[in-house]
Amino acid sequence: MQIKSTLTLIAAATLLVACGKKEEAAPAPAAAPAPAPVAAADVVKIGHVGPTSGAIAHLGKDNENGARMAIEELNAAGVMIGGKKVTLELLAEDDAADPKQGTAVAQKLVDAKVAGVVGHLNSGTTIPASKIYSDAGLPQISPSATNPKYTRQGFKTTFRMVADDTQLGGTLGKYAVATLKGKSIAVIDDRTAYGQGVAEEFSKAVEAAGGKVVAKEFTTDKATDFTSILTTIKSKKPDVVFFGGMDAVAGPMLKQMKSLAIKAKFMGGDGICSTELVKLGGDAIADDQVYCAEAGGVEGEAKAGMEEFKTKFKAKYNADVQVYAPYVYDAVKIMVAAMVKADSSDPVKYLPVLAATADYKGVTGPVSFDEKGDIKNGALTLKTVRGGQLTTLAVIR
Ligand code: ABU
Repeated sequence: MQIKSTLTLIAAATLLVACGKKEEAAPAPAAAPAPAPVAAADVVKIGHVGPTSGAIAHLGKDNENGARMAIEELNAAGVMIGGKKVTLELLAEDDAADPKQGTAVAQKLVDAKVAGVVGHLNSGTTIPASKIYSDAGLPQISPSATNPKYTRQGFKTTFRMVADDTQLGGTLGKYAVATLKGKSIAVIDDRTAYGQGVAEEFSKAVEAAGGKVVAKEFTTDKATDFTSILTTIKSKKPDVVFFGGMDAVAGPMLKQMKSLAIKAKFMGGDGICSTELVKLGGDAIADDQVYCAEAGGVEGEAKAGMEEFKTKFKAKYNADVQVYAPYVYDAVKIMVAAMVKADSSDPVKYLPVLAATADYKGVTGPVSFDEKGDIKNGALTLKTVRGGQLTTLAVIR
């Protein structure tokens, strides 16, 4: 547009000179061509979505920081796509862990013409948003949504960095019976896509291992008072209480268990396996009372990369990693690596390359995707709280 209007002025001036009206027609200095704007193709936009407001904003910010760190490192190193250096731009959105807000921001990112999306954090937002990204042909990598349905909708655009609830609930259910020697087990869920799903998988595995589910209760992801369901559960004298939900609910629940003198072990999936849980539960958490599993993990030599990431993250953000930041960091780098390999940020061109990601060496370990977009050979890291710290017990595959 600027070039076109400048040419018009020059043409007009030339015409006026020919007519002997040079003084009247000379273009003002302000009309000199402005520096050419950066061409749109030189900026590659990558979307990130997590709940950066609400009860689990600490988890959403953790994820967003992981994405930002990856983008900054990539820009500093220089990314060449299509024969030129590109600038990666992070478009970070807040879905507040709310499915409706999740679809609204998904559409906003599609309209903003992002090349791909890393997110969302919650299964309850990731699943409905995935239809919007799929319809737009946009690759989506969730670093943390564990409900199996996400990658089982027949979409070619969905990828997941972590193990799913079948693996999580199944492993934890077996552990509750075989290792913690739980015979009678109470199960609570928060009615979200994640909480309900992981609780169902846990219950199935408990029964399969010979344990008995003596109570099934539910709450919500916004509840703060659990007196009624915990009183019901206390009357059943369970050895173990499993909670399918997030740390923001589990922390107060643990405090109320202590007030009601419920001494059962407390278990949950990756949603409670955060540094924040330890703070929220405080002295209501006894050593070796709480067990949880992160839906990924590193062993052996791969541990050094994860430790290095955690140190860098702490130095940069003055905060410990909650759970998923390393998975987001790897997801962004994997997405960009596929663009570089395809030599294009056009989703049509780089999507098949992303799907063929094989043995990418990330800080979360080697990453390859199966035909559904799930991580191949995903790990779980079983943890307990000991001495006020999340402590790793085992990495299980
Ligand atoms: N995987 C636990 C937290 C995220 C989710 O809703 O799946």
